[in-house]
Amino acid sequence: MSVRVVCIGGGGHAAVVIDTLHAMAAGADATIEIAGFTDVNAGAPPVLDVPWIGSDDDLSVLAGAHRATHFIVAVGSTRGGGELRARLFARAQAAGLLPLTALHPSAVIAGSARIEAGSIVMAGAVVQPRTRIGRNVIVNTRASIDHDCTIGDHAHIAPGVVLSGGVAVEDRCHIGVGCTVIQNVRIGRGATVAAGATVVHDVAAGCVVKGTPAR
Ligand code: JB3
Repeated sequence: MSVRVVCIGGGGHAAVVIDTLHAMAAGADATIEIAGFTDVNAGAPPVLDVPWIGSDDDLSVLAGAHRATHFIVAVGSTRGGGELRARLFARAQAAGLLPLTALHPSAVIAGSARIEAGSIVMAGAVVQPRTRIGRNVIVNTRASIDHDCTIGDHAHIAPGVVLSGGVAVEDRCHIGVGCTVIQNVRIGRGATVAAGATVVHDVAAGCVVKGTPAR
């Protein structure tokens, strides 16, 4: 079955999503095609070689017109909460599209890891055994998620993050670029861990922590 994807959003994150889809299409997932992207910025210029096709308001019509079967949320996030990405995910599903799971061919993903629908694992990332990644998650460039972690829906693990074994990141968290989290820590729903922090204790839901050790 061929997969035709609509990317939701056309900014910087979308360029990396689209490049990941290109890399997949050039490899084992040759059936992937990109129909275009939606953006609130009407008439936005192409992202790489991918055209703007309309707004989210018209998603179900666009899906029919462009023979699209799938979507991927291509708007990023820079703090916890994840409202926009969660809303866009629900909206595209309601328009009848299926969430595409995108795994860059250079990512190393253990056979026993589970990655749910709509998530993306970017170039150079590592996901180790028995880790479970929820829906609509970003595992960004060169992030490393070790054994037995759980990552909740709509979370963002930013570039270069290192999660040790057994870390739980609840729904809608943002783990900032270059953070390190020691083993068996729990980071509560919607929390933000600022760039470069070192997390050695649990983080309560909705909190913002920073520094080494993170407070
Ligand atoms: O740090 C890294 C590696 N990536 C960051 C990423 C995770 O988050 C990146 O540097 C940015 O900080 C951010 O990427 P993003 O979300 O692509 O940001 P930006 O480049 O500002 O582009 C956002 C795009 O989303 C713009 O084109 C907006 O017009 C569009 N947008 C905003 N709201 C939307 C909506 N598009 C759609 N379809 N629907 C919306 O509701």
